[in-house]
Amino acid sequence: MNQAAIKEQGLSAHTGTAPVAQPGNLLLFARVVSPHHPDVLAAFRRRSPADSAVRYSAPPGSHAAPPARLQRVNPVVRRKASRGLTHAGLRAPATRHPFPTHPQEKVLLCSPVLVIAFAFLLILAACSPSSDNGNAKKVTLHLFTWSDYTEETVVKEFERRFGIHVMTDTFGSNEELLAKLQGGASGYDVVVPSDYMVSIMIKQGLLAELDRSKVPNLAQVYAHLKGLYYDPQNTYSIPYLWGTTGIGYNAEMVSSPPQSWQALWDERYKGKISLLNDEREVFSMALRSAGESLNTVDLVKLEAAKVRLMAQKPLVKAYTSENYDQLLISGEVALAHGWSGTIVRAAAEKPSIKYVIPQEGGTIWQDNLCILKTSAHKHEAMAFVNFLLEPQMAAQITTKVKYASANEAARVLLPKEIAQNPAIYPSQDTVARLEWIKDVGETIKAYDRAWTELKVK
Ligand code: N2P
Repeated sequence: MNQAAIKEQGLSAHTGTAPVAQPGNLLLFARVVSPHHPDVLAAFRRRSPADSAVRYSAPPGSHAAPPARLQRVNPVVRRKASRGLTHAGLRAPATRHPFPTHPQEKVLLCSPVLVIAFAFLLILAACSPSSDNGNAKKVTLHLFTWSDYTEETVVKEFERRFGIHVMTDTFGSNEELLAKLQGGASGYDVVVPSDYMVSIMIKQGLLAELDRSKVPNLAQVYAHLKGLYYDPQNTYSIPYLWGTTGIGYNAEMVSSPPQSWQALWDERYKGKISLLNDEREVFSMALRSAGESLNTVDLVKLEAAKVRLMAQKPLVKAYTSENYDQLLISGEVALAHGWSGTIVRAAAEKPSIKYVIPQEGGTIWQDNLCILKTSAHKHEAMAFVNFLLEPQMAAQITTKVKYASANEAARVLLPKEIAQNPAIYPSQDTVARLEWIKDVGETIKAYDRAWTELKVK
C-alpha cells in the first residue's frame, strides 16, 4: 500500500511488527478473527462491543487518548490482522481479561468454529514469513515532519541497514504539530519542530532528553547552528535543516523584482498573491514590513499588523503552506510568501521563478530532529536521527528538498548549484537582516486571536 493510500485511510502503520506465534498475539487474533463469524461476534458483543476491535495501546507513560489516525480499524487492518499482521504498536492491553470466563462463553471456547479458527491461526503462524526470518521484532518508527521534507531513498536506506520500518506523517505548521500532539497523537517517535516550537515543546514537557553519545554526527553540525537560544545545550534537539522566509515571484508576471514586503499589498497583483498558512510567519511578514520586530509583544503594534493584513486579504488568492510552489509554476500566482527551499524547487522547474528576501528582512529558521517523551522506541529513534545526519544522507536530503543542511560536512558533497545557491545558503550579510521567531509567552493568545479573526472574516 502506498503512502497516499495509507494516509487516505487514516492509517499510519500496519507492517508486521508482532509475530503471531506469541501468546499475546494469539489472544489478539482470537479477538480479531473471531468477529468475522456471526456466532462469535454475538458472543463477544455480550462481553463488550469494543472488545472485538483492534485498538491502539498508548506507549507506556502516555496519558493521552489514542491518536485519531490510529483509532480507526478498517477492513484493511482486519485483513492484515487475519493474515498475522497487526497495526504497528498494537498490543493486547495487559488489563484485558485473557479469555472468556463466563460459563456461556466456555461453550464457545469448545465450539468447532473456534477450534477451526485456532487451528487455522497456528498454521498461519508456522507459515508466516516473520517467524522464518527472525524479523519478528521489527520496530516501526513514526516520523512526524513537514510536508515535502523527506527523501524516500534515504528512508529506504535506513530501513535496509537497520531493519527498522519508518512511517511518515506530515504537518504544515508548527502550530499544527503542537495541536496534534496536545490532542493526544502520542504514537509518534521523531518530530521536526522549528526553533521557537522546540522551546515551547520543552516547556510543555513533550520532548525526551537525548543521549548525545548515540548521535555522534552532532559533531558535524555547524558550530553556529548548535546551542541556539531555544535549546542552549542541544539537550532535546538536533539541528537538521534550516532556511529563510521570503517572496517567490514569477519574473514574467511582475513588472520588476520585489524589493519590499509591500509588493504583497500591490493592487496590480490582486488574486495573484499567496501567503503561508502560518500564524507566526504571516505576522512576521506584516510586522517586518512596518519595521517592527517579528517577536513584538506590543499589542498596539500587533493590532496594527492585523489591520494591514485585513486590508491585504482581498488581494490574497490563498493562505497555503503546501502547494504554493505549484501555484507559482502554473502561473496562478505571481507572488508567493514562502520558504526558501520550496521556491528553489519551483525555480528548478520553471526558471522564471526567483526568490528574494525583502529589504526589511524576515525570518530565519531551523528545523530540528527531536524525540518525543512518549516514544516507545527511543533507541531506534536516536539511530534514525544520527543516520539523517550522516554527511551522505544529509547531502542527499538537501539535494532533494533544497533546504540547507545543518551538517557542515554535507555541504562539500552537494552539487555546486545547491552548495553555492544564495537562496539556499544565504550570505552572512543577508543573515544579518534576519530574525528568529521566538516564543512570545502569553502574548501568543493575542496572536492567536488576531490570526483567527484574519482567517474567518
Ligand atoms: C517545507 C517546510 C519548510 C519548513 N515544506 C519550514 N520550517
